Amino acid sequence: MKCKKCGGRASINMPHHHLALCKEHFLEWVPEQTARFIEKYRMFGPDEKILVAVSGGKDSLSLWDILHRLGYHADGLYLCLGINEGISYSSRSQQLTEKFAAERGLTLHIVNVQEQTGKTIPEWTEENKRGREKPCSLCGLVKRHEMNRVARDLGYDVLATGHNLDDEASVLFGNTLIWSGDYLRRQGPVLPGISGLARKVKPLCRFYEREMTAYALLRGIEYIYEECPFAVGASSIYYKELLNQLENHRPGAKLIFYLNFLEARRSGFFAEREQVDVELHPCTNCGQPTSAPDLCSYCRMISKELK
Ligand code: Q46
Ligand code: ZN
Ligand code: ZN
Repeated sequence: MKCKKCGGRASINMPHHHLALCKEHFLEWVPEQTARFIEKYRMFGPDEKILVAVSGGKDSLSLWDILHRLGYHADGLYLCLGINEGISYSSRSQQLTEKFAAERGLTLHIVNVQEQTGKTIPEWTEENKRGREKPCSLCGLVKRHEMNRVARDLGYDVLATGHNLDDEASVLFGNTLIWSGDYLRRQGPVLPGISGLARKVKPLCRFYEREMTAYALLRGIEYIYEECPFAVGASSIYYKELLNQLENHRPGAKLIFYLNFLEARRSGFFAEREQVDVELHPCTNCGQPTSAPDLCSYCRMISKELK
């Protein structure tokens, strides 16, 4: 297989794009495409301050690398969740993130969830064992709250996450299976900011997972390979496997599934319920927007009122 640009030996073949590229041209192509997506979906402008949520995994570190190369003002935020099963997942991912930032002279904010909330994620999970909350929903709640808090307190315009196409297609698949209108209307490359909440963007949402793995490896980014131990058995992983089977039979199926959804959303397919969006007001404790009458779900959890 030959590189379409220079005729040299291709390092990656992307049948869905009818494109094969050598290492050098692939490493150019990914940032170029990212810049195109940032512009197409109006994610942010050249002067905005970006906070990149970094986990030590290939996607978020690659995203930070790409934004830095494209010349954006992008700082990192690492949330230490205190997940220490197996090989001490949290401390290894933190070390890799710190190393990445130090080697490139980038600014990294580190927030320790235990210091902020009094407990690690596994401890919160243990505490809520009798409740209905699963580790990932508690963890998601804490992560969203902390990312918003840091973005607001430190004056960032936009919060960027490393979700790739496989992540987005899997979430879309899950939401479509139950026709969850509220979630479907909100899924997309950009979630606009509202007062008290930073805009959220996903600049890698059109790259396949294997493209991001290739990018991190070819770029020489050291990242944590292990999945979070709580991810085992998650529906999102099962959906990814199903979509991979589909992709094997029909290359490009995942991309078409996601892009046609975005097009349907853009042309108003989900629009008619827009006006009935719930009203948000500031949480009486932390000030972040919530639909609850007083405390947001995060503050309810912290104040132990969560059943
Ligand atoms: S870190 Fe947290 Fe994820 Fe681990 S506990 Fe679940 S949500 S899987 S992205
Ligand atoms: Zn080439
Ligand atoms: Zn609150």
